[in-house]
Amino acid sequence: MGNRDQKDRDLDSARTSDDQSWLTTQQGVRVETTDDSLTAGTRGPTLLEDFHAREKLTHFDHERIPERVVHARGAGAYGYFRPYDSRLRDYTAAEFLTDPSVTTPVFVRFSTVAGSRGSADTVRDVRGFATKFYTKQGNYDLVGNNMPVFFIQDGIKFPDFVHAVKPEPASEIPQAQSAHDTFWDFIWLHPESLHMVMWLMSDRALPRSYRMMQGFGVHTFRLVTREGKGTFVKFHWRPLLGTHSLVWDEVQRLAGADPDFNRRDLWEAIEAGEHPEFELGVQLVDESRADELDIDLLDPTKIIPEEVVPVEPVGRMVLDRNPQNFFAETEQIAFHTANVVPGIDFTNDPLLQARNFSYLDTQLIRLGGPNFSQLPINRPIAEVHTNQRDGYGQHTIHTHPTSYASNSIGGGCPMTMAQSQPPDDVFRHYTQRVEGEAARMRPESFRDHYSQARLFWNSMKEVEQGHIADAFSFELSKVGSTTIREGVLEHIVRIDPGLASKVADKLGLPAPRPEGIELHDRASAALSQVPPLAGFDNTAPTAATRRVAAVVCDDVDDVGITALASALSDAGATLDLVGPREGWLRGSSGERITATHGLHSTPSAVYDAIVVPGGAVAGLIEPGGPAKHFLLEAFLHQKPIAAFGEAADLLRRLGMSSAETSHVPVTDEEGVIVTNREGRELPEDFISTFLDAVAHHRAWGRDTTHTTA
Ligand code: HDD
Repeated sequence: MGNRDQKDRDLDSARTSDDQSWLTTQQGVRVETTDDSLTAGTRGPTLLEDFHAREKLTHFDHERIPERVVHARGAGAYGYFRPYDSRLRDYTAAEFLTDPSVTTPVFVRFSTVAGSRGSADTVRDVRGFATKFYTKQGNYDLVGNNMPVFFIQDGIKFPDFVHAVKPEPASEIPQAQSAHDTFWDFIWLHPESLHMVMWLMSDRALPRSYRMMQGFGVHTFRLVTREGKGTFVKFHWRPLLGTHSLVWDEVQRLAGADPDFNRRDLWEAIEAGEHPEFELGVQLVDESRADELDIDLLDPTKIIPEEVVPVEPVGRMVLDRNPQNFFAETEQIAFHTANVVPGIDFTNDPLLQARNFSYLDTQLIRLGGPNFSQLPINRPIAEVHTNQRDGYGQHTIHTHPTSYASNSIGGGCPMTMAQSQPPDDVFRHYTQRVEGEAARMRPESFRDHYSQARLFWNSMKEVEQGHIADAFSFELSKVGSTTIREGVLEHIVRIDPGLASKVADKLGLPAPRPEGIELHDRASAALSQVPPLAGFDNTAPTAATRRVAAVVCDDVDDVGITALASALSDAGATLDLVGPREGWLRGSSGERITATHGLHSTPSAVYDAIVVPGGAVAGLIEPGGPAKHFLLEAFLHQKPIAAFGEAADLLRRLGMSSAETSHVPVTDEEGVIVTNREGRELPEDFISTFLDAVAHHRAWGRDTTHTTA
């Protein structure tokens, strides 16, 4: 919801800028015009010597590069990371994690996984959360997702998994959807995916904003001290705005109304100075204790519940600058799990081991050869001295007389320990003993595919479990094969018979028999997004940066709107006025107000909460049409709704509030806050109750089945 005045100001500044550059070719030759080709006579053929037209068309013909094979759709931002203190000094040599005086520049790219580069943001999918730390000891890439586990245990299966989730090969349908036969055929035949599938069917797959989602490194890595002591570590990001999701109906609405919803939300927040902040947390496991856990730390389909090993906050990241050119920065950035710095090392997690090959391999073809790390967005701030030369896209003019080690002609430079005592911060690989016969075997410790899938289910609040059941029903309803549907149900029943029975019912299939299935009741409170929250992601509710809309028309109670707008602004939220048309309207006080958005182009799905003001708005909504649809969708999406003056009675008539509107009733009945006072009489607690409802994101207790609207 950009500010049109800002856009006009940008255009004005572009027009009056002192940039008097003249159009040139790539060779710096100024050209007189670029509107007409060079022809023999005004109606003759174009001449081959028209070097300007040929160069311009040739470059245009080669502007597209291969999109990422997964995570093609994304959005990025610059920022910085700073550790809180030096508490990790006993675990790692990585300075960016241990020196609170060090501020490390970062670039983060958020992404979906399955969709093509031009697909919609709001789809049911995992989200990438990749962070490049430009540290003084070299670039470190934490290439995570917004879910803490993954579909597969061994990276050799990644091509199979991706082929299954991508559109079906004959029709290339569906785009950016897991709701189709090949995906669920893969899941049916690979139960290792079940834990991740529970996360994919949950609200985690529908993030409200890239600014409001967690991040996870997924794998167990190692922190390593200078002396070589290793400690197992899992990385977590938590958003300071809290972790919030859209609801499925809203997701589908937004994919059409604003396919760039999450990209736009990130861009506009940073432009508005609402810099997203994330806290980095670690789960540390002493290597001597690893065997005490009931999971294998090398298995990327398992979490360490926070109740077993708490997440310790270690630092904060702020994203405070948008890219200047999407292609040059967001499209060309190259993340790689093997980009580690001294103090961070790998484990034998077979998924991580495969990733450590794949990223560099894929980037060679995507970014045109072996020199993509010289692109500005990928270039380290640390000095680079390699003996690597030539290759496509070589930007460096190497002047060193040698390009081999060891050498005498170049004074032995760049040095290695063959010539000299290495500096303190060289990368020293963690020394681990390895043994065993070469074999293609999955460890026995990787075999349990249901316990943590059930742990996740048990940890969900009732409303979240309802969303998961609805998601499975939606997804499997798009699967043509009954065999696959029944195969998946046979897995679901081992997670929860009640869930299986609900889904089977929606599919018109018999519920699978739960006989002989052992079910545990362990849960981890830290996994739910619905209050009461627990664990690392237990962030205080806030209305900051939330987008609220007020439906307006001529003779609306503009005084009441002004009071509400001021309170929302004080809480860091914004209020848009959405009218039957854009432009100025006359408020009931006689003052002019401006509708910045129109009901014809702006669904309530793009907002977090809705205000139905007093005055003539009730008359606009009651008869039906776009204004009523706008309100009804917000109600069905369980968004906070505030209504004052005549609108309070309207909501009662529409069955959206049963609160008796008398003198000064302020009710927070399932997120519908009403008062029949208006103008300067708006009660303080009406406003504060609404702000509190906005901070709590959704009215999950609302029964949306009984409206008369
Ligand atoms: Fe991956 C991109 C995250 C498993 C191979 N992956 C990619 C991106 C993210 C992840 C966030 C986008 C980076 C960007 O924004 O440019 N990938 C993950 C996570 C995984 C995971 C959290 C599981 C824990 N990935 C995974 C496996 C393989 C890959 C098992 C291969 C064996 N991933 C790739 C890739 C991509 C990629 C094909 C495509 C574009 C790229 O690397 O640069 O190499």
